[in-house]
This record gives sequence, structure tokens and C-alpha cells, in this order.
Amino acid sequence: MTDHIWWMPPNGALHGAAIDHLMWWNLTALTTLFLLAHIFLIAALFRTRKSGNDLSQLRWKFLPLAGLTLLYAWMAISAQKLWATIRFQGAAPNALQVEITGEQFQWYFRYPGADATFGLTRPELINAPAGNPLGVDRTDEHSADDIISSILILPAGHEVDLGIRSIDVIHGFFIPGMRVKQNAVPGMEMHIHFTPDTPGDYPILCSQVCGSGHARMQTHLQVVSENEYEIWLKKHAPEHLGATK
Ligand SMILES: [Cu+2]
Repeated sequence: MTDHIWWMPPNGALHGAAIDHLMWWNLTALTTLFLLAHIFLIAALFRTRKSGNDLSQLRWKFLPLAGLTLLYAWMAISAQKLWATIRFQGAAPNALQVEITGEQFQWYFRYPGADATFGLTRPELINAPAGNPLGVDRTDEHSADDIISSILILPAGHEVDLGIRSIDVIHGFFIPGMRVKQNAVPGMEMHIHFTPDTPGDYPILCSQVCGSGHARMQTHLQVVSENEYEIWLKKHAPEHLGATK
């Protein structure tokens, strides 16, 4: 299958097969074109002198141009269609909400807890040494049950809506195994949604060179069963352990 090409990490997301499929067709089409163009070039080297300036030569200009136009139009349209289905439709209303914050040089994941609502955050309250790296306003009633984690845990088969933020520079939130990549931009909350469907452990990286510690800005996503996810949520609920790291 096209999702097991040797240079791609195994895909664990519902939409991943379509991306791998598009990638495979694009690379196949371009590799074929590359080979054909070079065969044509070499052949043309040996033919030039014999054929002269015949008008029929025009078709050798027109045909490749028409072919290329069709190929690029097909590539653009198929990519656009796939992009639109993945990115232009919002998440389902019952999608899980997780807020992701990038900071030099780590990722924080915040779950809204039992009330399904994130507590307010304020930039002036950000104080990592005091245990509040995201500036959560503890006086807000919705903040009490928020869970903050340094790894991302998601249940398999459930759509998740990620709100991606940064508190310093531009970071790139990247889960290769989920075919998910979205920049984290200061002052904005970027949303991306997907459905992990294969339990397992997937590296999370930063894909923007964000400073000297960029290379170690890594963590991981654990895709677990619905049951294991519920247990994790209960275990990490603030009334038992406080904010987890
Ligand atoms: Cu980064």
C-alpha cells in the first residue's frame, strides 16, 4: 500500500492515507517526467542536425507544453481538493479540545477538564518557576479542572480539535506519524483537527528553527484506547495531583 513507502513513518491518522496517496502519485508523475525529459534531451542531441527547421518541429514544442499544463493543473486541483477537505472544514462539534502552547523549547498541552471549558489565561500571569507556564488565571472558575501535560494523550477513533499557540516565537507543531503540521504563531490561535486511529507512540517535533534549543523541542503523542484515556484524565485531574508535567 502507498502508506508504507520506505521513507514515510507509519501513518496513524484517518486522513493520512489520502495524503500519502497524493504524495505517491505526485512523486511518481514527476519522476516519470524527469526520466522522459532526459531521454528526450539526449535523443534531441542526436537528431538536431538531420531534421533542420521543419514546421512539424512545432508539435515538439506544443505537445510537452500541453502535457505539462495538464499535469500541473491535475496536481494543483487534486492537492487543493484534499487540502480543503482536511483544513477548510471545521472540527465536529463533539471533537475533543486540546490547547497546545509552544515555548522555547518545549510544548505544553492543556485539557479543559470535566467542565469542557478552558480557564482564562493572562500573559502577565505566566510564571514557569511558580508552576504556571501558561499564565492560567486560577481565579477563573473554569481553570480549576484544567490539566496541563508535557505529552499529548489522545483516544483512538475520536476526532480532536487542537488550538495551537505560541508565547514567544514562531514554532512548528509537527506530528509526522499523524501527517499533521501547523505553525504556532504568537498572538494567534491556529486550529487543526484530525482523528488518530491507530494506538501507538508518535514523536512530536518543532519544524521551525526557533532558537538554540530547537532540536530538543520534542515530545510525543500517545494514542490509547478510550478506556485508558479516561483513566489518564482521572489520574491527572488537578484535585488529585495538581498540574502535571
Ligand atoms: Cu520551536
